[in-house]
Amino acid sequence: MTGLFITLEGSEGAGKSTNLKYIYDYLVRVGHQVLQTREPGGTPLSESIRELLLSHDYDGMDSDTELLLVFAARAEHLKKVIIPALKAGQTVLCDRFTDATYAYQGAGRGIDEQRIADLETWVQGSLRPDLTVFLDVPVEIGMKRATNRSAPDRFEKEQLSFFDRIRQGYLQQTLKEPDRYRVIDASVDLAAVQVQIKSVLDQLTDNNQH
Ligand code: Z5A
Repeated sequence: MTGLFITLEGSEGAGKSTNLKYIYDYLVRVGHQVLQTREPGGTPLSESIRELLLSHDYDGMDSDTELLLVFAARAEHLKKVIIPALKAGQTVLCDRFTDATYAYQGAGRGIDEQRIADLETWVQGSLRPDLTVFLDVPVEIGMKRATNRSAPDRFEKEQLSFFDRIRQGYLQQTLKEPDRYRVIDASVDLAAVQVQIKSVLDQLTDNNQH
């Protein structure tokens, strides 16, 4: 038996952390055995790579270095955590995955999409998420929400134009794979966002009879 692989993506300040908990609680309530994890991260080594990626010690990190670190963390995470859990029939709920690489390193940093696709095939083979929930919010609204948080990390200190390219990158991806993506309007209040998420999950769990 193979479990479901669900990923959550969002542009800056879209409310990912807030809604991840909502999705986790829903899935557990309807009887899924859920493994919640995140990228970059999810194993001790991958969490160390995350620290390198977010730290201001490495401001000005080369884009290719950043891309390779993201995929190094992902290789470890897949082999040690994600694939074993899916094989055991668990539902894996992952906070960001390779769509974030296309958005941040591709659209954001300007790395050629084909180079990312080559690494994706190398590291993941044919493994792709079954469902990706994308929380979409205009950059100006997202940035206002995000300013209420702790000190900005290496990504969060980027310019508005960087986050706009990321949002556009995500939106382009959703058009290429409409069956996998569910786009949520995250600009509305939290209750209204969660009504939309619930409808996606109702459909998913009906379809999979979990
Ligand atoms: N990264 C990469 O470059 N390449 C990759 O391949 C991968 C990742 C996988 C860390 O990710 C960084 O790694 C990320 C991209 C890069 N950089 N950035 N930026 P992360 O996912 O850990 O970091 P994050 O994007 O900052 O996620 P987050 O902490 O989940 O942030 P959020 O979406 O802003 O969520 P939030 O904390 O739940 O919400 C922000 C605030 O808004 C908070 O006060 C909420 O109470 C409020 N909020 C939430 N929803 C609403 C609504 N609907 N109305 C009003 N206020 C709301």
